[in-house]
This record gives sequence, structure tokens and C-alpha cells, in this order.
Amino acid sequence: MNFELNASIMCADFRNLEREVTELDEAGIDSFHIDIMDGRYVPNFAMSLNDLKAVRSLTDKPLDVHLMIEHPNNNIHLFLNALHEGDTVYIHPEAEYNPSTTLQKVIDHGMIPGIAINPGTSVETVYEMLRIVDKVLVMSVNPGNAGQMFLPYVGEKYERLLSLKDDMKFEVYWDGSCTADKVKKYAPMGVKGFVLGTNLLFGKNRSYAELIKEIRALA
Ligand code: S6P
Ligand code: MG
Repeated sequence: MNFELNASIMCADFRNLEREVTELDEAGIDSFHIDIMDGRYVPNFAMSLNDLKAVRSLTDKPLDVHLMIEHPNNNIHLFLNALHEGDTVYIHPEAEYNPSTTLQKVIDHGMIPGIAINPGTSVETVYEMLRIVDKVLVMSVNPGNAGQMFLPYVGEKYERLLSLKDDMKFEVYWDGSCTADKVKKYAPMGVKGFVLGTNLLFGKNRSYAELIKEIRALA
């Protein structure tokens, strides 16, 4: 089955960032997921612009940048200028007065536009934007931290979005508490990619090549 694996770099060992990125790259990861936080939209600081630039310089694979910041339109150009064409930028619609204007900036820079949907945000709230974006990152935990528990009420939202994706032309991605049972169940249902953090990829004392091979064999 064809699905993408995205490595959540905020979970990597930052003392050895170059080694982490290189090993993941060589192990066949599909993209690098970069969690940018501002301490306001979410109660944490994970990665920021310089970290993104460092990862961008260490690999030719795509980056998917998950902006958990208030009013990204104010300074999104800093991120867009640091990226390559074809990288993905997700914004949280709740964090912006006019999210479609911000998404248009992403498109005008040659990047792939995406929205990230919080567990408490309904599909109805973002419905019109589904026609603008190419990717929808569905959060199965509240944004801000790795290693949280899956919120079961989000399951219905994945199913609803999967039923809309072909008509409205977007792909669905999983972010938060991605475990083996979720890959097994949701990859065959049509989830296109999974963000891998502490549950499946990091801190295991096993090679990324081995882990990625096992995850790909789940579905
Ligand atoms: C959370 C962030 C995510 C996490 C990732 C962690 O705010 O957007 O990308 O880093 O989901 O995965 P795990 O397996 O530790 O929950
Ligand atoms: Mg994320």
C-alpha cells in the first residue's frame, strides 16, 4: 500500500540534528515534518525559523511545515523564503482572520497549501477552504506537544474528510499519537500520510531503516 511517512523532527535528538536528518533520509523517510510554535497559539516552543533552515540545508527531501503560530500572515514570508518549491505549509485556520489570503501566499510561492485541523474544530468551520488546499492535516491530539494520548472523538472527522477528499481534491494526513493500529486501520481507508513521533519512530534505540521498514509493512 502506498502511504507517506513524515518524521516529526521536534522529537529528534537535537544534539545530533545533522545525524538524525541524514539517517532518516537514508532510511527512506518521505518528508520531514517541522513543528513551528510561538508559545501563544500553543502553550509550547518547539522549532523555529533557524531550525527549519538547518533541516532544509541537510536534505533534498520535502519539508512539511506545520505553523502553530498566531496570525501567520504577518511573517509567513520568512518561512516561505527559507523553503523550496514543492514543500508544504500548513496553517491553522483558527489562528488567522483571513486564512484563505494566507493560503494564497503559500500557493503564489510555489508551495503546497495545507490546513491543520484541531480536534475541537469541525469540518463545517473549514469547509470552503477544503477546495483551496491540497492537504489537510488532521490533529488527533491538541497541538503543542508530542507524546500525548489519542482523542477518540477525532475518528469520525477522519472518516468525514476521507469521504470528501476526492470530490474536493485534497489529501488527508494524520498528526498526533500515530500508533501501529492507526496506520493499519486508516492507510487502507485512504489516509495519505502519517506524522511519526515518539510512538513509532523516535527514542527507540533501533535504526530508522528497520523501524521505517516495519511501519511500511503495516498496511
Ligand atoms: C504536536 C505536533 C505533532 C507531534 C507528533 C508527535 O503539536 O504537531 O507533529 O510532534 O505528532 O507524535 P507522537 O507519536 O509523539 O504523538
Ligand atoms: Mg505537527
